[in-house]
Amino acid sequence: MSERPDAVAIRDAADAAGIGVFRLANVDRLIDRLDRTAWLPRPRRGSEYVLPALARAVPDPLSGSFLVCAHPYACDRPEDRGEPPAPGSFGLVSPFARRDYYRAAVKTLASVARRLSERTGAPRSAFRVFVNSRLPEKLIGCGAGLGRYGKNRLLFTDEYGSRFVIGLLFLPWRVDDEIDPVPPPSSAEWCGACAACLDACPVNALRGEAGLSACLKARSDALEPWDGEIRRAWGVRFYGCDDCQARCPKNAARVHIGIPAASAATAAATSAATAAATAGAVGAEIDLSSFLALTEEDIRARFRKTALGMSWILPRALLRNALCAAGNSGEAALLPAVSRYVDDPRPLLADTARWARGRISAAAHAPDESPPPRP
Ligand code: B12
Ligand code: SF4
Ligand code: SF4
Repeated sequence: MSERPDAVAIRDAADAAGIGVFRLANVDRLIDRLDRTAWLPRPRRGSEYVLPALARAVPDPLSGSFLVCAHPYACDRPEDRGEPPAPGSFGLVSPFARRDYYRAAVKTLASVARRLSERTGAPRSAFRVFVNSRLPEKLIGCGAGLGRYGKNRLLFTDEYGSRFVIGLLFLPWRVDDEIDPVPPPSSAEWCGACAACLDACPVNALRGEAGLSACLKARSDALEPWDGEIRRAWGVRFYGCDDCQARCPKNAARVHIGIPAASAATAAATSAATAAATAGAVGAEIDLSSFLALTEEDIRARFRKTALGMSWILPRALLRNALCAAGNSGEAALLPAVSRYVDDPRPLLADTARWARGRISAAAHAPDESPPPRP
């Protein structure tokens, strides 16, 4: 016979796991809050997204609750604040992928589940952890009061801005007391007249008809060929994109190692999350020349157990990304590494390499752009 813990015991378990920002909400209540929240355009109610997905994932969702957590990732480089990247032969990795924050969040929530299972006698299998899963995690986070949607389509908390990954722990009972279930405001209320992210997006994914399917993050792991416009917009990225977060004034004011922290507690939670994810570190910069010397098998081995080792991130897509970054860097030193691919049997790589070679050569022959001396 299992005992139902109160909210204090659940809060203690989350605190003990080092989770800095979390909410506790019953599933029926969080869905109800979502359905009462106004957002535009709103073709369906929140419950119509959340309930079917939940019903596929757990046996009796409405009799349970969610511990909903924000796991911050470190943003400690100038380009994370919207500054242009320094010139060089590197491809840039977005902050969320520099370490394996997703795996770290899974481990942290599994430790909370273990603790609660031991305390209550409920079987461990009755608890479920969801991180980057098939559940609509932002909607669940929003309904639970964890954060609000910004116009960049991401969830914001006061503590971390939008720079965190969401982790959900399904608990097999309803709770008497929810923890801080703030009703979510609309993004218009939250962002006001600001449109910095919409303007910052290099492919207009936050305004255009194609929506987020045009987002450079979506393109990072897809194998379809890129036209010249996308190649140029790619810049010197290696994986992911962060422009709509880096230019957001609400992120500039918050957290993150290397940037003044909102509070000591927030800084401590960021450090804890970063330390927990150390095992999956790939770093912020990938040396393009040595990366372009790797085979697809080498790449799988190199990124195993990192955020870039996910099954859907194909090594060939990463090679294409690296070739594109090399072209946009204009670095003559990368010419030999790029040229090795111009006759590659993989058309995606050969086409990109020819484009990149042309771009590097053009940069080498471009007139000096420094202003002419005053007469
Ligand atoms: C698919 C996906 C993507 C796709 C998006 C494709 C698409 N067309 O949406 C791509 C590859 C582009 C992507 C990119 C990124 N992603 Co992503 N992605 C996901 C994933 C796996 C599913 C998202 C989804 O489809 N949800 C289902 C739909 C129904 O929900 P929704 O997206 O929230 O859309 C609804 C709301 O926006 C709602 N809505 C709109 N306005 C408002 C306002 C209010 C008030 C309310 C209530 C609702 C509402 O309307 C939509 C339904 O019509 C989630 C993980 C997960 N399982 O949730 C991560 C996730 C959303 N991604 C995440 C991250 C970190 C990123 C990137 C920042 C990574 C990067 N740096 O490159 C970028 C950010 C791009 C951006 N500006 O959004 C985090 C976001 C964390 C956060 N703070 O919000 C998540 C939650 C992963 C995680 N566990 O942390 N991602
Ligand atoms: S992540 Fe980059 S490409 Fe995607 S919406 Fe944001 S700015 Fe646009
Ligand atoms: S940049 Fe402005 S509009 Fe976009 S999410 Fe941040 S505050 Fe909102």
